Order: sequence, then structure tokens, then C-alpha cells
Amino acid sequence: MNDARSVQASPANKEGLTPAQIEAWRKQGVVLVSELLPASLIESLRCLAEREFPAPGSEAALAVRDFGSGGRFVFPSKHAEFNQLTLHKALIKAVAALLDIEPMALRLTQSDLWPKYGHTTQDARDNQDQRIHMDYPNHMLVHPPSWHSPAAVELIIYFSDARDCAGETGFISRHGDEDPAYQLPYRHSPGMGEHPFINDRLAAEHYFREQAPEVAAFRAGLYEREQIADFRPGDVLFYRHDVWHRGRPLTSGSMRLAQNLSFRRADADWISLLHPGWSWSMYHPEQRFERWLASASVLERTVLGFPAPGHPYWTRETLAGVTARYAPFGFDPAPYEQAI
Ligand SMILES: O=C(O)CCC(=O)C(=O)O
Ligand SMILES: [Fe+2]
Repeated sequence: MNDARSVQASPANKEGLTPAQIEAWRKQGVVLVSELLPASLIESLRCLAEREFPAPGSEAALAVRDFGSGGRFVFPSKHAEFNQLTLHKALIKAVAALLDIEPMALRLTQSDLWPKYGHTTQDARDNQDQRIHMDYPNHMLVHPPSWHSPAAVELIIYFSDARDCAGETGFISRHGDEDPAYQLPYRHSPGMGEHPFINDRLAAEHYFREQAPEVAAFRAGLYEREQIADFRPGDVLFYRHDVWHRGRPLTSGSMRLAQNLSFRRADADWISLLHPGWSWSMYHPEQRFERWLASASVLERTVLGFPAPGHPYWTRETLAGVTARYAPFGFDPAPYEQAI
């Protein structure tokens, strides 16, 4: 897109995020990164997702108006590629670097790959042309902590090309501690405090003009500052639950595929799991998730909340129990045994 507000990705390097990318996320709250994840994995997932979701322009696509895959493409998935990308080492390493913590101290709280369609009609619940918002109200039981002590990283992996479908995510970079857009508490948005949840931009801004003109004026200033993420397949937008952003309209008749993920610090248990999670997948007759868990790496397991080696949970007795449960699927107790 040839727009002054448009932001292109900068490439990661062999070690992962560059110091400049880490600094941009910490200061401004947003960074768009390319070349972090294997292109072949992105491409296979794009093909799988195209098969899973309604084709753009179809009758079924017309009914899709909101966020998410409706459980069709959430972690853990029947698609090994999806699980692999969700817990890809490069991704986990990058998130840990942003928060300046060890990868083992992260916990996954969301991984959902979903389609968005370019529609010609729109109503108040529609996510096509979203109001500017922050994501914390549905991820957090509380209000975000101080900017300089972030508890989580949110990210979007794009599988499509903005030149084909538009739908660039819009965001407002934070400019220092005095930035009027980022003074705590954050309450000038639908779904915060007494303001009802409205997804659509026109409907939301109409509500504020009628009910709270000072909030409408504040929000008009946010839209004026909006930058847009001109993504290519494989680009990753790292942002936060306390960053102003929104989904923007797609080209009519097109589809955008993107995956939203969130990782929190292990000690921030006031950040919730955003989808059915692991429990329901452990109610599955094929024991697919148990099989996956048995062969996962220690880091992958830990990021899901499985106790790390050395965790007080581990005793001879608990290790024997866990081994009894997972050994039939190939679980190796050695890393946990050594730390008892
Ligand atoms: O669609 C996008 O680019 C962003 C979506 C979003 O922010 C949301 O659904 O909360
Ligand atoms: Fe959002």
C-alpha cells in the first residue's frame, strides 16, 4: 500500500529479534517483523487453512463476521504444523526477549488461526472495520500494569499479503511516558468501564459522540495517528494487550488468514486462556493431545503449564504417576528425574 501511514516489516536476524526491534516494542508497543519463521511452514499452514475455512465470496463466508476460528484452528490442533508454529522456538525466544525473561517462564494463553472476509455490508457486531480498542478487557481479569512492566506479548502472524486483501491492522505507537493516548487508566473504549461493547467503528464512534463527546474527541485523535501494518505472508506483528489498535477493512470479496497468539509471564495468572484450551482436547477419544505432549520438548510442555524439571511438583511418586500416564506414548522421564 502506498500510504504515508503504512509500516513495512523489518527482518529478524539469525539470533532472532534485533536490538532495534526489541527496543521498538518496549518503547512504542508495536513492531512488525519478517524472516523470523520458516516460509515453508507458513505456506503449508496457509494451504491447510484455505481448505478448512469457507472460500471467499461463498454463502458460508458471508456469515463470518467476528474474530476467531470457532475452535476449528486453535491450539492444540489435529494439524501438527499448527502446533509446531504455535510453539516454534524462534517465536518463543522472541517473546521471551521482549519481556526479558527466560523462555521457560512463558505460558501460552491463545493460539487461534482465523479467516477474515471482505464484505460489502456491515453492522455493529461486525469486525470488518473495527473501532480502535485495546485487547486487555477480554484477556485480563484486571487492568494492565505499568507500561514498563509488561506481563504479556500479543502477536499476529499473517498468512496473506496485504496487497491482495488489504485489512492491514491499524495501531497507535506510544510516544514516551507523556503520550496523552497512553495515560492510565485506560477506559476510553467500548467494553471498558460503563461503555458497552461495540465492535464496528462507525457504530462505536456514533455512541461516543452521543454519550461522551470528550471521549469521542480523544478517540478522533487516535484515528488521526493510526499507522498500518503492510504485511506479507510470514510477517509477525508483535504488540500488547495495552496497545491501541484495530482491524481495518478488507478488499471486498477477499480473505485474510492470520493467527493471533498471546504469551504471558508464568506469574501473571490474572491473564486468562482465551479459548477452550488443553482440557477439552484431553477429552478426545484418540488421545491426540496426550500423544503430542509425550513427544513434545521440555520447553514446549513448560509453556503450556506442565511443571518444569526442578518444579516442587516433581517427586519420585509424581514422576512415576506421570510416566505411567504418558510412557505408552513415548514420554521420556529423564529430564525430570535428573532434577529431583
Ligand atoms: O483484524 C485485525 O487486524 C485485528 C483484530 C483485532 O484487533 C481484534 O479482533 O481484537
Ligand atoms: Fe484487538
